[in-house]
Amino acid sequence: PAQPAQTAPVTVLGLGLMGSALAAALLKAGHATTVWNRTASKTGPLAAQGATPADTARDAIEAAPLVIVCLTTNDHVRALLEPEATALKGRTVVNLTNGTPAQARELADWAAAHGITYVDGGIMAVPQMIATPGAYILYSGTDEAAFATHRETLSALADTKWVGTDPGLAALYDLSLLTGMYGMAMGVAQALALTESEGIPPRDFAPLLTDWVIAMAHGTIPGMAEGLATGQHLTDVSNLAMNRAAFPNFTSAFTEQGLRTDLFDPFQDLLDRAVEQGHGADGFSRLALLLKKD
Ligand code: FVH
Repeated sequence: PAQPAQTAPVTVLGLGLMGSALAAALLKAGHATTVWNRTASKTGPLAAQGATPADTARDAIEAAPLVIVCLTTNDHVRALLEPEATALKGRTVVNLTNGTPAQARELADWAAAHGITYVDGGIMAVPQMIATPGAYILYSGTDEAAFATHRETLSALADTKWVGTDPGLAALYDLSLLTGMYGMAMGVAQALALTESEGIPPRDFAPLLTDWVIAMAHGTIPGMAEGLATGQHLTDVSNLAMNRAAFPNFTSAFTEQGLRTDLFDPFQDLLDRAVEQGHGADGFSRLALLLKKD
């Protein structure tokens, strides 16, 4: 008989910062949780919370129909799972390791060839955010019904967002969201370096910068998406020619203030290319098209 989702047994392979947070959340939600880690000592704190440590990955896999794996890279995942194909047959693997869409699709193909259900996932949270409001995990895989079977269990980790039956989609969404985050982090690093070059305390400037970045995200992202969706890139707000003309003010100021310009130089190149190709009246959405390789 099917076990109630609240107590369904789960296995977690990989107890780094994230795997440990995932296992702890499952335990807290009442799941019988079996854990395995290459370095066995990391099972100790979870065993103290009620987890069952397994001596081998195979023992752990055989303990539950749902196997969550969270290692450093997908190369490590392949190396761990490939010798365990027989034990994994008939089970569902949810791989929450960060990777590329192509890696997820390869793992899904390998799993399908061995009778294993494969769901790929992208965690949109740091370990401390697991099982707290605002955290979510993206999922994709060929077998949506298998995902639905385990959805309630997985919801103990974070909100679940199913993004489609192409196994590569969760990784694609994950990397795209993180790309936006890295762009922000680069800009914020440069902004704080600029204010600090004049002795402005970062704590004083941070609230202004936070509000500005949030306002600009709301003001920019939907419009760029609309431009790409409609093919209508013309703007009467802040076109590329104007931005190109203003951009040397930034790189000159960085240089004058004793800062490096490396992060911003490629953006100047992109604006130059946009205007030289006749797109000066367009808005930022045009830039996404210019990032495609010829
Ligand atoms: N931590 C974070 O903020 C991010 C949030 C979003 C998702 N990422 C991704 O999650 C994956 C794991 O990240 P992590 O933070 O748990 O990473 P570590 O604490 O460094 O733990 C790594 C675990 O992987 C095990 N491992 C590494 N190589 C192997 C191998 N060849 N065979 C078996 N296990 C391996 C390692 O084992 P050990 O070193 O303790 O023996 C840890 O359990 C990652 O994809 C992030 O990008 C986290």
